[in-house]
This record gives sequence, C-alpha cells and structure tokens, in this order.
Amino acid sequence: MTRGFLGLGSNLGDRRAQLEAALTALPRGLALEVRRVAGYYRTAPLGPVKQDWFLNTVAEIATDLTPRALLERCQAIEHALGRVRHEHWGPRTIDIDVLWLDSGGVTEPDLTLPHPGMHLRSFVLAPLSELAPELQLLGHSLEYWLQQADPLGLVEVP
Ligand code: PH2
Ligand code: MG
Ligand code: MG
Repeated sequence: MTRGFLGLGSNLGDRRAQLEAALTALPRGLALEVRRVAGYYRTAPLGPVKQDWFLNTVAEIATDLTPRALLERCQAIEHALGRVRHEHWGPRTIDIDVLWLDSGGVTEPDLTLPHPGMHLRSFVLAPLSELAPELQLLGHSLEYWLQQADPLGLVEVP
C-alpha cells in the first residue's frame, strides 16, 4: 500500500455532510483505506469566480490503486454525490483532488502529481501540514509555502 493525500472541498449545501459522505464512499471498493482526516477549515473562495465559502480538509489514504484508478475513484464519487460541472472552478457540492502519492510523481495531460497548485493553496497546506508536516514541495516545506499563500480567512471549525 502506498500512502497518499486527497484534498476535499465543498461550497454548496451541507458541506460537512458532503465531505463526510465522500470519506465514507472512498474506501467502498477495493484497495483504498482512509487512514486519517485533518481538521475542517472554513475558507474564502480562491480564484476568479465569485462564489460562497468552502469547507476544506485533507485525508491521508493508503492505496494499491494506480494514480489513474485513484483519480477515477475520486471522480466517480464526485459524480455519485451529485457534482455537476457547470463552470470551471465554480461552485461544487464536492471536489476531491489527488494531491500526492508517496510512490512518486506523475505527468499526464489530466493528472499531475504532486498536484501542481497545492503549494499555493492555504486550504490544502494547512490541513496537510497537520498530517504530514515533513512533506516538501518544490524544495520547500509546507510551512514555507503556507506563509506565502493567501490565508483566505482560513479558520478551523469544530
Ligand atoms: N477549490 C477551487 C477553487 N477555489 N477555494 C477554496 N477556498 N477552496 C477550494 O477547495 C477551492 C477554491 C477549485 O477546485
Ligand atoms: Mg478537482
Ligand atoms: Mg480542486
């Protein structure tokens, strides 16, 4: 089993219920365990689209799935939980991003690991650094990147 990290976000409806539904659905089917889940963070939306606040977290997984099969598992769960793709970077009931796999980097047109934007996103860096503070991205620590990133009013919610 390889350790990996997934980023989860929701900004429509009952955000917490949707994050929890995704975390319950991920291990259904073979070869994937959710090992630990970071805190839940309320965050302002990052990016050009004017939209409502997000609830974000990161999950540590262990998996025997290939990176491609893991991406497909995540997309199938997004679909099952009612995500409809209207607008790039627009509001979503659930977003599950593959951030990192210890098995190494991937460079394919629709799948790059480590996730190419993760070092710029406080809503990924803060929960991820709870679980794996030792990770390095582009030669720098998570703490380093977190200090550069827009804090997005990030608050951990109980
Ligand atoms: N996801 C995006 C775009 N902007 N902003 C926050 N705060 N959280 C997200 O998960 C997020 C975002 C595209 O996936
Ligand atoms: Mg996504
Ligand atoms: Mg995303």
